[in-house]
Amino acid sequence: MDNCLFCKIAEGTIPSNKVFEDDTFLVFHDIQPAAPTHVLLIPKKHIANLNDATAEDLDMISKLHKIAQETAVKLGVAESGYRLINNCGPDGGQTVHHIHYHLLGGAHLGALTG
Ligand code: IU
Repeated sequence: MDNCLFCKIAEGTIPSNKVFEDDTFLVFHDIQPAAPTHVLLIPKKHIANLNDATAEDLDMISKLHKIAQETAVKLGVAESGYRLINNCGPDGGQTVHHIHYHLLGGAHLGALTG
């Protein structure tokens, strides 16, 4: 999609620090890490947020959980644990309107607060 930052990152027109890539997904380091390990998992397909995901998209997003498992192992946080977060819409704190999941770890994360 034109003018979508994460589409441009997925296409490679904007560079990113990649952890994993295949035809469907990209995992890259967040530019403003909120934990010692903080990566973003995105589908290359433009979906604005979870509200817009079709049944077919949800099958694909289910596979994204497999990528999350593998990413946690690769980054050495699988055993200690991690958090996988999707922010959806304004009240969810979503700032980039291309669906993405944050994988955070590398430290004991506090309780979720508003
Ligand atoms: P959010 O869930 O939409 O709030 O998360 C967007 C994330 O994208 C946020 O953690 C930013 O630091 C991150 N990000 C990035 O990694 N690269 C960028 O060029 C921009 C934002 I703009």
